Amino acid sequence: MSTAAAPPPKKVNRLGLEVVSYRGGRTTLCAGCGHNPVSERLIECFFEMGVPPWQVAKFSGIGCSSKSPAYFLGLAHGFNAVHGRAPSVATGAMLANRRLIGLTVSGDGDTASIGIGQFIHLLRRNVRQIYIIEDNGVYGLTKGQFSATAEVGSTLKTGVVNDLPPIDCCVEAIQLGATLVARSFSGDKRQLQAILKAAIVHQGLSVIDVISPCVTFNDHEGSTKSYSYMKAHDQPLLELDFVPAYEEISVDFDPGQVREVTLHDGSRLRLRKLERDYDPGDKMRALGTIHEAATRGEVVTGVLYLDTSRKHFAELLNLVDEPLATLGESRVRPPREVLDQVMEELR
Ligand SMILES: Cc1ncc(C[n+]2csc(CCOP(=O)(O)OP(=O)(O)O)c2C)c(N)n1
Ligand code: SF4
Ligand SMILES: [Mg+2]
Repeated sequence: MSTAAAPPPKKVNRLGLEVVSYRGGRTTLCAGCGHNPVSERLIECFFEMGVPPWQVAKFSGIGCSSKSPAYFLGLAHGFNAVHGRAPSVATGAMLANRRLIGLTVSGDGDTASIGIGQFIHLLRRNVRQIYIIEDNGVYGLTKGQFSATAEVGSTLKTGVVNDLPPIDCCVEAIQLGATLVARSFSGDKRQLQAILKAAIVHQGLSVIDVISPCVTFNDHEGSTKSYSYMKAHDQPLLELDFVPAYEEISVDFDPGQVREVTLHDGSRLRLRKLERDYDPGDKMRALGTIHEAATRGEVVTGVLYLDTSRKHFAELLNLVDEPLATLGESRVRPPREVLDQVMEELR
């Protein structure tokens, strides 16, 4: 008679799905690339939140970062756009179907160099979706040229010095209209998870700039996007805890130390004071904090800015809740009297 114990039951989420339903293809990125942990965090967060993977629409442009959507949520919808053009494709999809959760994964080159024009209009429209920038300061896929987010004075492996000032995607995002703006480090599992979960439920545009080192072209001394630079200069603003709406457990906390922000679906983001108090609802404070940290060579991370009151683009346009593609003909075709009235007005 066999004495072998039965295998432990597989862990399932609220939908009864195993984590395997949230995985994608095997990564082809370099071992140690900062982009890989971001894919892993996305798998964990969508699994733990019990989001149906087929409710997600993934978008990307071109770059090592833009290849990432192939490595998570294999059951989601996906569109790999032209370099820097994911925002316009995502905007169309998010308007056509308000029930989808949009998720764009872009690079610093894809967003801040070739795609900056598209990115800016995504921001001012506050199109509801999660927009991740896997920021390594270089064009990894084309062998490591500086991108527009590289710090002035930082160097390439060859010793070439960057003498142009960087574009700070979080500053642009706060100024131009994104309603959840965060910066994180791909090596900070806990912080990135809390930010991603908040972004999944946020009813607006979430821009998350994740410093994601390129081990092949930009992980040397002289780089400000390397693992060692981030370990030495990462300044988390607040400790973040995400409490989902469906979780009733209420843990006592000291209101002097912890502040709660309620998100659209009733989930809560708990902000625990570290050495300073910080209010992510204060736009000018957010911009000032990023600027002051940058002048000291520090990188502030966490939720930098959060506005739960502004309407997103589909709400502003008064779009119906149902996906446009499946609206019946009677809903999309104006009756003859309406057409007659339009013609009458044009006379
Ligand atoms: C229209 C167009 N211009 C240029 C390129 C060449 N190209 C491919 S990826 C890339 C930059 C990628 O950098 P980034 O977005 O930072 O992604 P990473 O590889 O660093 O993750 C460039 C310039 C292209 N594919 N298409
Ligand atoms: S080249 Fe750089 S960005 Fe591209 S996969 Fe390798 S480590 Fe990642
Ligand atoms: Mg890059």
